[in-house]
Order: sequence, then structure tokens, then C-alpha cells
Amino acid sequence: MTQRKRSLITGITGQDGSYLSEFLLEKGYEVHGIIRRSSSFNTDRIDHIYIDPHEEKARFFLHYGDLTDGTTLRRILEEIEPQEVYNLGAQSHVRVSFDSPEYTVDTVAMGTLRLLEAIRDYQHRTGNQVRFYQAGSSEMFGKVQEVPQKETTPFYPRSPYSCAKVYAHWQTINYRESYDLFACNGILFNHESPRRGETFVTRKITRAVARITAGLQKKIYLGNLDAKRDWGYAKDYVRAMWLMLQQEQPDDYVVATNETHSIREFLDIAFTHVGLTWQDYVEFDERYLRPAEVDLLIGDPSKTKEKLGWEPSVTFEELVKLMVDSDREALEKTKQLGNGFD
Ligand code: NDP
Ligand code: GDR
Repeated sequence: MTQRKRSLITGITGQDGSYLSEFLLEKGYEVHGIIRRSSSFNTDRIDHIYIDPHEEKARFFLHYGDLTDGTTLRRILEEIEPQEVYNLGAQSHVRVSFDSPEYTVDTVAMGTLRLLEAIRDYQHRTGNQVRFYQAGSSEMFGKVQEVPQKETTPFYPRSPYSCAKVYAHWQTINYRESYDLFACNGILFNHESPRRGETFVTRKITRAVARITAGLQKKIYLGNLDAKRDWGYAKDYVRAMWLMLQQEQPDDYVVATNETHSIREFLDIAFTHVGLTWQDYVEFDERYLRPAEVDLLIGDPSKTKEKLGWEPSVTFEELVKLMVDSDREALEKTKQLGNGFD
């Protein structure tokens, strides 16, 4: 084993996993990630940092596994002996969690428990300290109890996904208090980027704007446009995850911008940025509504700012524009390669 700090990331192929990997590699870490076997490539977001593990300079390694498979999680943990574990893996789509509640809960809630159990046993057997980050969500606040939401605001989850995240949150605290595990909960509000999954509302909109301006799409079908979210930039948010694990004591932190905007406002900035009017292109489709909606999220990150010295670096308007620009550039590149265009 090298003397470098080793980290293990579940969900390394996701938006946050890819940014966190880049961040940790820059800090000099050896980064290990768990990927799911898939019949097609699922490593798009991390291909640019992958180096053949046979090369001496390789510090980035991938291992097949799944949060629903506890034996493999244990084996990987024992093999890697990481000092830090970031649990980002999840079926993370709120609407989909209503369609697949059992699978969502198995991954999000039971998956976290499996990982915590593996860490507990590993730590007990070897005496090696492991620092654990749990990817908690503002969705746990759900139905509005207090505005803005902070670490002490009561949870009122409104989806199978967020119920599972509440379980994982409390289990993380329980392992901290029961087994002296250095375990932190981040309660992260929505964070977006050009790497955001294409079915989340922000990326769905910016991708559609790019395709509409390229003449590839005429309409975009959306659900509830009145919901309000506190949207930040994913790159800023992975920095907060790491900062949590560098403190003297484990704790829980809200990461947010303290600004809230509706889907309509997002649409307005995205379409206006390319000289279009969103009302000309947006249609309603009830299939995108949720059985129970979260109407208003706005976070109070005072504790995180004060204790971790964390600040967001990108404004809402900048975020929308950088996502639109990125989708337009990506489409332009595809066009030049002659893919998907007649
Ligand atoms: P993504 O949906 O982009 O990524 C999810 C990751 O989890 C992917 O790597 C996915 O693999 C992996 N995964 C899914 N199911 C399993 C499984 N059964 N076993 C192992 N891995 C699995 O999410 P984000 O990067 O946006 O979010 C990261 C984490 O933070 C998630 O836990 C999410 O719930 C949470 N979160 C996200 C917020 C956000 O705004 N982005 C806000 C608050 C919390 P694959 O690529 O193969 O599908
Ligand atoms: P969210 O993100 O549910 O907040 O969860 P999403 O982008 O899916 O929805 C945000 C809001 O937009 C409304 N909406 C639509 N949503 C989608 N996906 N598609 C549509 O067509 C559409 N039309 C309107 C939704 O109803 C909702 O109000 C994200 C995920 O990353 C979670 O994993 C994370 O925990 C939370 O953010 C914080």
C-alpha cells in the first residue's frame, strides 16, 4: 500500500462522484471508486481522468460492486483500506423513486447501512480510523416546516427517495454515537452542472435549449413549474464534502446558496440567453408531476460557512448560462463529428 491518503467513493460515475474524484486527485489522494456492471459504458463522466492501472503513475482505480451487495462492499473496503469513504451512490431521481420504491430504498437506505456495517467491522478489526461522508439531501426537509431550512429544521420527507435518505441520515448519526465512527452528514441542496443527469429538470431544460437552437427539437415537456429550489454549482459542493471530513470532530452540515428560484425563473434565464421566449416552447405533461411535491427549498448555510469556511463561487444566473453554453458546445462538437445529424 502507498503512503498517499486513500479514498473510496460510491457513486463515482455520477455527477458528484466525478467532480469529487477530480478534487481529491488534485489534493494528491489515491482515489478508488465502485462502479456497477453495465451492458453499455457508464463511465462517461470519469473517462478523462482514467489511467490504465498498470501504469506506475495511476492513482485512480475502479472496482465492480453495488450498494445492494454487502459482501462486495466489505471485500473492497478490506482490499483498499481507505482513510475516507464518500457514500454518493444512490437511485437519486425523486420521481423515479415513486415508480421503484423498493429498489430506491434498498440502495439509498440499506446500501448506507451495509457500508456503515462494513466500516464498523473493518475499523474494529484493524484499529484503522475511517472517516465517512453521507450524501444527505434537502429533500429530507420536504413539506415546509421552516424557512430557510437549517441543520435543526425537522424533516418531513415526501418521497420514497427522501424517506430512505432520512433513514441513512439517522443511521449515520447512530453509528457515530454508538461506535465512535467519524461520520458526517452533508445536507446538500440541489446542485447542478454540465454533468448533471439529463432527466433532472435543469439539465433537461439546458439540453433542450441547445437542441431547439440547433433545430433538433421543437418542444420541451415539463411538469410542475412552480416548485422553488436552492440551486448551486456541483463543483462547489464536493469541496464542502471534503472539508467536513477534515475537521476535528464529525458533524452535520447544510450546504446551500440561501437563494431560491422557481423552474419558471430557470426557464426564463436559459431561453433568454439564446434570444428565445420559453413560453413558445414549453408544454405541460402530467407524467412529470410527483404524487407528493416539495414546493419550496431554501437553505441556510451559515454553520457551514462559519465552521468550514465554505462559500459558493457561482451565482444562479451564471450557473444557468454555463449549463446552456456547455450543452450548445457539446452539440456543436457532435455536429462536427457528423454524429446524429443528417
Ligand atoms: P447521480 O444520479 O448523478 O449519481 C448516482 C451514482 O450512484 C451513479 O454513479 C450511479 O451509478 C450510482 N448508483 C446508483 N445505484 C447504485 C447502486 N445500487 N449501487 C452502487 N452505485 C449506484 O447523483 P449525483 O451525483 O447528483 O448525487 C450524488 C449523491 O448525492 C446521491 O446520493 C444523491 O442522492 C445525493 N444528492 C444529490 C444532490 C444533487 O443535487 N445532485 C443533492 C443532495 C443529495 P450509475 O452511473 O451506474 O447509474
Ligand atoms: P429534485 O430535482 O427532485 O429537486 O431532486 P429535479 O430536477 O428532478 O426536480 C426539481 C423540480 O422540478 C420539477 N419538474 C421536473 N423535474 C423533472 N425531473 N423533470 C421534469 O420534467 C420536471 N418538470 C418540473 C419537479 O417536480 C421538482 O419540483 C434533486 C436530485 O438530485 C435528488 O437526488 C437530490 O436529493 C435533490 O435534488 C436535492
